[in-house]
Amino acid sequence: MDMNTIPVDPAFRKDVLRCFEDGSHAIPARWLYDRAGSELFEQITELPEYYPTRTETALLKKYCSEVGALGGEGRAVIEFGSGSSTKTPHLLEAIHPAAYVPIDISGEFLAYSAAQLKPVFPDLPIYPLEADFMHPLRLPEEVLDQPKIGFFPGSTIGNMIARTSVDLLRSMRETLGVGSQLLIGFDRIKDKDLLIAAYDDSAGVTAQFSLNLLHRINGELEGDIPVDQFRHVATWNDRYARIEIYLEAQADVAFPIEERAFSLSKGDRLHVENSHKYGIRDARLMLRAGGWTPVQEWSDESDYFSLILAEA
Ligand code: AVJ
Repeated sequence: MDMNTIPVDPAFRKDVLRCFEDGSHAIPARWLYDRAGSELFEQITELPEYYPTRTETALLKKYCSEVGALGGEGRAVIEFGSGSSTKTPHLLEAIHPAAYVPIDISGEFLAYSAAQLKPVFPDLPIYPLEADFMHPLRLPEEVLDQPKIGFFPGSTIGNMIARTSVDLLRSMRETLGVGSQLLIGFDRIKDKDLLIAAYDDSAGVTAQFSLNLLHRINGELEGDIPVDQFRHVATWNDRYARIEIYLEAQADVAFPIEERAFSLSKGDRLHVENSHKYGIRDARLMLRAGGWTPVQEWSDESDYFSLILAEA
């Protein structure tokens, strides 16, 4: 990476320096998604061990007509963190929306997904919104008067601790308005070994995905972290019902970041991601805490993943 051409996000710098300065050794998971990270994540979704994408896509295909029947036609679909929008066509086909608003912090992703969907849905107006959806947003003028359904697939909510999840659900309620619906995916608690395999695949793609964060720090923040001295570790934390992902130093290491000197001892871990999982009623309670009433829940035969339709 050429550090002269990458504009550094000051929030990234702040989070990275804080991680080492206050000894928390934790970096928010959202920084995993630079261009290389987003590409690696797309690869993760196709791994044999990574069941969530495949399971949720099958649920969408199977039950989208029911989602359509539980709400009217001619609504605006608002997708939070649309990314590459690969699951969106299933929903759009089933509910015949009047408009589609993909929201993402990456303008590049927004342009890509709009370009992908245009030829498939030539009559559907698309109003991309480049924004951070963690806070209430003003939607494009054109959809303000339309009934709305939010779409938040992928168990993206699983990256957040419960308190933050509830804040987000409340923000979404504010953005979409009373009377709107939300279709949201939740990854379920299951056999620990299956969970760990999904986050520590045999091909090592997930390891590359986490380690990419260190490459990003080196590239964007003038770091010199010896990436090959770190190992990707995925553990199940039963108390918090989540997979935790760490980068563990395999030796004592010392390195600069922006001319500041930092060090880690052998065995020290940087906490780079949480992926929360939900018991049978957990997700419904969380939705209610955020101001949403569950209307219907769909799961696969093994209860690996749930799609929930809720109403504000
Ligand atoms: C995008 C947050 C849903 O937690 O399963 C996958 C991210 N990280 N493998 C997940 C992820 C490592 C993913 N989410």
